[in-house]
Amino acid sequence: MALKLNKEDNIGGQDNPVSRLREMAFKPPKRIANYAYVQSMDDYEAMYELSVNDPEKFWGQIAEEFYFERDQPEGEPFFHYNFDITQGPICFNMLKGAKTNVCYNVLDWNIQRRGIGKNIAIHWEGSETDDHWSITYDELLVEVCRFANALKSLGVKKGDRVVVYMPMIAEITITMLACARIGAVHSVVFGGYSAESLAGRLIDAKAVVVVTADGAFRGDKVIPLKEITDKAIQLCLEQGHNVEHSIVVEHLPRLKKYELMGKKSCIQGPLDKSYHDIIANQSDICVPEWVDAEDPLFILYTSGSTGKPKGVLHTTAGYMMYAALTFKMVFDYKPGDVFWCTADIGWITGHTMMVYGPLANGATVVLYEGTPLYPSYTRPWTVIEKYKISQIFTAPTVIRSLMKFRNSPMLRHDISSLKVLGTAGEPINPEAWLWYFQTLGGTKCPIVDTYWQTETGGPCITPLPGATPTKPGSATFPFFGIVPELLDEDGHVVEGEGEGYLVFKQAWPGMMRTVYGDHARFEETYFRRFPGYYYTGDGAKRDSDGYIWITGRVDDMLNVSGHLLSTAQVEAAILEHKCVSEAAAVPIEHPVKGEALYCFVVLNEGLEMNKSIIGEINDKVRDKIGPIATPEKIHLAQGLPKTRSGKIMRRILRKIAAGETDFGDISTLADESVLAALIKPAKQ
Ligand code: 6R9
Repeated sequence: MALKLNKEDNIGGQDNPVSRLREMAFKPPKRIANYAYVQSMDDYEAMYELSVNDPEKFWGQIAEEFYFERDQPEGEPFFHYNFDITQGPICFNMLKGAKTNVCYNVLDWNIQRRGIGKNIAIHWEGSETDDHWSITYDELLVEVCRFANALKSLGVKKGDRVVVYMPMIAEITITMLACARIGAVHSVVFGGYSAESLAGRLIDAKAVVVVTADGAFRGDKVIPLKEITDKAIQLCLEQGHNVEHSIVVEHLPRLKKYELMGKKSCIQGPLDKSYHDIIANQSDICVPEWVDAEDPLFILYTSGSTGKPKGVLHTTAGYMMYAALTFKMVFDYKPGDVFWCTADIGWITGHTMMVYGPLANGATVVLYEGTPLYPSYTRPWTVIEKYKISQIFTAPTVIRSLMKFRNSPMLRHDISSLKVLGTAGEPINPEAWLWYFQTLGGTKCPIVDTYWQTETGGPCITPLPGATPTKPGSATFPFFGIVPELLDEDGHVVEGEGEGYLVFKQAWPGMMRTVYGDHARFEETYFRRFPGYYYTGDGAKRDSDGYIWITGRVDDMLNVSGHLLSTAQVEAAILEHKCVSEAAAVPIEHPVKGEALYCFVVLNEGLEMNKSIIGEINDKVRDKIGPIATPEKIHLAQGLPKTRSGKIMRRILRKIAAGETDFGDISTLADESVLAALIKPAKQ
């Protein structure tokens, strides 16, 4: 690495080489590369070629690591798919006819073949530092079997949908695995959603059971999950859908802070069952339901910026293999590593990187209930030090929220256990990338910027930590089995250096199989625009070295005087200003330009907006993109509306920019108080 910067450098400043970062490649550190599964780009290329040219052989080898109760019957194709809507219905199946069980694989089979029964599966860390406990693989298996038996005793059977509305506690993992064990289909609804959103999902999934908890702490605030669930069940009833059971984990009494709360049981209604009561007399043994490789494993609703949320359906064997392999390769997971993913389990990142991927590899995960800045911004450092975390996986928004604090208190913590740092969810700006690399990784840990979607099941464009030289802000190259292409407006392939719509040409094991209950919508959304391809809905660029750079959702594009700009591009320019911690750009109508840019800017802690900062921000954008991109308006914000998975809700910002106050469905918003502050008259 030629770049020389130290921790106190003003990395966003004018004279700093940060703007050159995008062109630089950071080689994998030798301490990682020398021991990694994939140690060079040559190795990667050889494996990649096999994965796309002979998927049957490549994935066949991976399948051998798993337990199948029955192999695929003779004559069935290993892979079968159609991506061309003009040729018939879109479909994909893999290993159809083989029988397996994901829960059996990640627990029983792993305990047997790897001898990991006594290893910790989950370290649970509460919002308060003195609330924590751990559970081994053996214990997890017992808990899962007991709850699986309890579900069966309530009449839940193969194919039934179970909605999970819980905080980040071990019972969420237990519930998911218990469903998988009996062949029921789980649908985790993020614990920050409103009663209406929960009801919408319960109805869409035609769920018979909801598993929830009494409540959860977010910082100092208690979220009354059970009350919200009750409301949702009522809303379901009004719309003619009967939820039969509401199972409640009594989580709050386990917490130290509970003493401060009025102790009142929330198990009251006729549908309510205490989780603890119903597992009390259950057997520790539950014979798994052997399901077809293509039977559904879960439904996960995407937060969908427009329209009704989509129930993304994932199936059994393909998802299990893709989750296991991406986790192992992308993080170069080795036995003994401790993995921490900060995402909520109600997000695909949580499903794949906190439950199925790590457990399929027999890994130890940290499940943290709190927020990264509680009780102070040094919390992530405390957690890393406490559990000796080897790999951390977070989102650019978390990184940016930490960047604004000074480094010194963090440096008191020993975080030398870290090996690989991951990010996902949105394009990461080079400054955040560099901060992550330097301040958290001490320049010793490769950054894996993983591009993926709820729909893709696991990372699709990603570096491999021992092999890929990384460029800050680029997700780099395709994972095994993924064949990306860039297409122009007319569907022509953009060869070599260029920009276009990102599509995937071949099926891969972890891809969604349908939108639950609406296959036509699945075909329309992902396959109509470019027949023959899976359409991601994202734009991307390929540079002269073949690196892929995600430019953001194509619906986040704007057209200023005929120039197509991506909001991500403008935001990246603004974020280069040393005083800015977060930025979001949205289009507003403009009488002359068609559209113009309205930018929301959050400054670093303690700074106030003044004319000279506005001028400098404008200059940055002009310098980086051109005068055409100069913001029409800069709106100083205290915070930005985000989903719990950290995505800025630009849909809401567009409305604020247009002076509208009806924001539609805001149930996916993590913190509603941000809105009130934003709609106050904006300061210039
Ligand atoms: C995993 C996840 C998917 C959308 C996706 C894209 C954006 C995700 C990214 C990224 C740039 C990355 N996205 N990872 N953009 N670089 N590394 O986030 O799933 O919630 O379904 O969101 O997130 O726009 O299309 P999901």
